Amino acid sequence: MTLSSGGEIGAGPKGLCRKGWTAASLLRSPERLTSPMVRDRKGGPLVPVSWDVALDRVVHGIRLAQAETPDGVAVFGGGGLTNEKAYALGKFARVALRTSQIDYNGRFCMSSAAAAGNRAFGVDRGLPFPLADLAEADCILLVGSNPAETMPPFVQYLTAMLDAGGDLVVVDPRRTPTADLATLHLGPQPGSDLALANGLLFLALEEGLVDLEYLAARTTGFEAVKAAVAGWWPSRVERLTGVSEPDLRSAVRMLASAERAMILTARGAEQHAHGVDTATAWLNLALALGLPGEPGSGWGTLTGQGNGQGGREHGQRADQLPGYRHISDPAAREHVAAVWGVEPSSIPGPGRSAYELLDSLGGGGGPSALLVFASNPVVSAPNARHVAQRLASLDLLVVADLVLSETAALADVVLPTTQWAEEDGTTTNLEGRVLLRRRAMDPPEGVWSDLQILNGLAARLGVGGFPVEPEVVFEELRRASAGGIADYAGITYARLNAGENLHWPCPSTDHLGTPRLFLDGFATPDGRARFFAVDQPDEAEPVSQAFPLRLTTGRVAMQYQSGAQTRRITSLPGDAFVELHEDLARRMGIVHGERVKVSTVRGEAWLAAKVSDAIRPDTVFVPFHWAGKKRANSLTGDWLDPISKMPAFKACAARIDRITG
Ligand SMILES: Nc1nc2c(c(=O)[nH]1)N[C@H]1C(S)=C(S)[C@@H](COP(=O)(O)OP(=O)(O)OC[C@H]3O[C@@H](n4cnc5c(=O)[nH]c(N)nc54)[C@H](O)[C@@H]3O)O[C@H]1N2
Ligand SMILES: Nc1nc2c(c(=O)[nH]1)N[C@H]1C(S)=C(S)[C@@H](COP(=O)(O)OP(=O)(O)OC[C@H]3O[C@@H](n4cnc5c(=O)[nH]c(N)nc54)[C@H](O)[C@@H]3O)O[C@H]1N2
Ligand SMILES: [Mo]
Repeated sequence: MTLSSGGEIGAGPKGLCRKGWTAASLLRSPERLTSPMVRDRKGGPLVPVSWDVALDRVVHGIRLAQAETPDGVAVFGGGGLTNEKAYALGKFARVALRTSQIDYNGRFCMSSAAAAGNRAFGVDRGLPFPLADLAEADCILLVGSNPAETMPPFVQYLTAMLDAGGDLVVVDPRRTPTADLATLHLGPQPGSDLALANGLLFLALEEGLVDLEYLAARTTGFEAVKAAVAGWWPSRVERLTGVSEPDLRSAVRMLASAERAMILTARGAEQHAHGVDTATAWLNLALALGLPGEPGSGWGTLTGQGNGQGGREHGQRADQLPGYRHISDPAAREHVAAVWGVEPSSIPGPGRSAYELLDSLGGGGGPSALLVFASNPVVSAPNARHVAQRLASLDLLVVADLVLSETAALADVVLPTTQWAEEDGTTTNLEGRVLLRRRAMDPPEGVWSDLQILNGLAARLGVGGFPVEPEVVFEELRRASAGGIADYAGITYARLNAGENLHWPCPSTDHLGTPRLFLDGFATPDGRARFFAVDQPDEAEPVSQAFPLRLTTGRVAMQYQSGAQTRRITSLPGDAFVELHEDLARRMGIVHGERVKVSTVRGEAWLAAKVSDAIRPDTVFVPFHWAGKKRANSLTGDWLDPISKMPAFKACAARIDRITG
């Protein structure tokens, strides 16, 4: 369903979104890069060169940048990469470059929910149950998720549940197409979900809806949570979130009266300066109602990118080794070092998180060279004006991409790569199921796969162990992940080819995989799920007289991510906009379609006004798919969650001005 993968959800669902259909048109677009390009001097033109010249140039730059420390070079990956590529990239950083400085765009995507899942359950798998369970549920609560636009094939599970008489509750400051499907829509102020979840738990306690038997048998830490939510009585929650007491009561009753219920969060709840605690608040509610680990029920997070799940398991993260192992764990280092044929002590320790890494580039002891694979941070990183400056200050920026993205356009060396239909590879979907995608067509002449690029660079650095065949890489990934949390040891191309449905962990080739986690116990030392008491913090950036509106950002159906691909498909309609409520528009004299200026302390964007009655009057929404003067991330700030290092993409203070004259 997505451009970069052709199927996050995988085989089965019939729906295919418009982006999916049109993705094929990019495979042969004149915008495809077909030759490596090099810039001789900053500000000079990018000139086509041979692969030898380009890779020699990269390795020369790497050597200069590493003159003092291996950490002089950094790597930035992407959750759109296949498992094989993500694994190879993590190994390339640690073994060929010996740098600790690697992270990836999943930090901007799934990291808050992942941290919350890890801390409560001891494991992070988007859905600990199969997608098909959704259709069987009696109630689903979606928090900050708009799958009608962002995951159309997923909607069939919601409609099946609704058709069978189930209830859908949608929590979103906008009345989205997803909210239009819902039995009940709650529209809290952006960034106030934690108070909302605590308020629902307050009511569950008050109304005697908490599952005491489950709490006693399967969890720890409830007493502290009970104390923490005691201050969240309905009128206080209503004041802070804007959600009325009757709606709060309806929501909690729908959830609690359902035999099988699920709470699912997505980026609207998670992309905040306190995203981990917010996801935890919803997880606490799910635990208090006795949902996780019970058949047909639970808490989960809806994965984003083409390989958002697999991409976060095999070592692209600054603190991670393959198999979802921790890089600081001596046993993990020893196991992976043996597979890689290196000394455990040669594997670097944890590096900087994505935004901290981008922020550190080109000065003050940070890396002076950066290799980017499958991300376009000039558009997608928070506080993007600052990030673009950091990238421009590098001695060497290398970008591997299919098209000349805004980040590639800044690069000193651009390397053209193959894309999904042109190569074999696996991805792992949100339910932890591994999908094998077979090469369907030949790449354009002159284009290399990411695996070939890593192989060519490693060879020039005098390091072996970087095969170019995806299946060979997968065989190594199986061994590296064996015994880890995300254990792929029993998954093979042959089994996947034969049509087996394999969910990790799958420790041996005669193991059938694990579609449902936690039925017998959680992955914590005592087998119990852990409550964490959390409280609503102050806003990262409260509104003020100068910036009286709350800005949130997100997606539209017709564009994908930083738009590097979809903005090049001319048949996809739509332009950048700011959505604002009709009362606000009327007060300001703004008419639908008028171009307005949206600003924050950090920058401004020029956007068409989309006047609607489907958004809170105190909130404005800007999609982040556009670049230049339409870039949403010129506006966003760089507050990071203290645990996940997720940026606060979803709430800051802004103003709108009419452009006069
Ligand atoms: N068409 C399309 N589909 C995509 C993508 C794309 O770019 N385009 N990207 C893919 C990726 S990588 C991802 S991660 C997923 C993301 O999928 P979603 O999480 O569904 O997408 P978003 O639009 O980022 O955010 C969802 C909703 O959160 C709401 N929201 C904003 N602030 C808040 C808040 O404070 N609280 C609450 N409760 N809600 C809030 C927004 O109004 C929005 O409707 O989509 C994937 N699918
Ligand atoms: N304001 C705001 N900003 C956001 C978000 C938000 O909600 N609001 N969401 C965040 C989220 S959830 C995400 S996931 C990020 C996504 O933002 P990015 O990390 O920028 O992701 P993409 O736009 O998918 O960029 C992927 C790039 O890789 C290229 N590419 C695709 N496949 C391959 C491949 O196999 N190999 C190589 N080498 N290149 C490839 C594509 O052409 C494209 O240029 O944005 C984040 N930024
Ligand atoms: Mo994402």
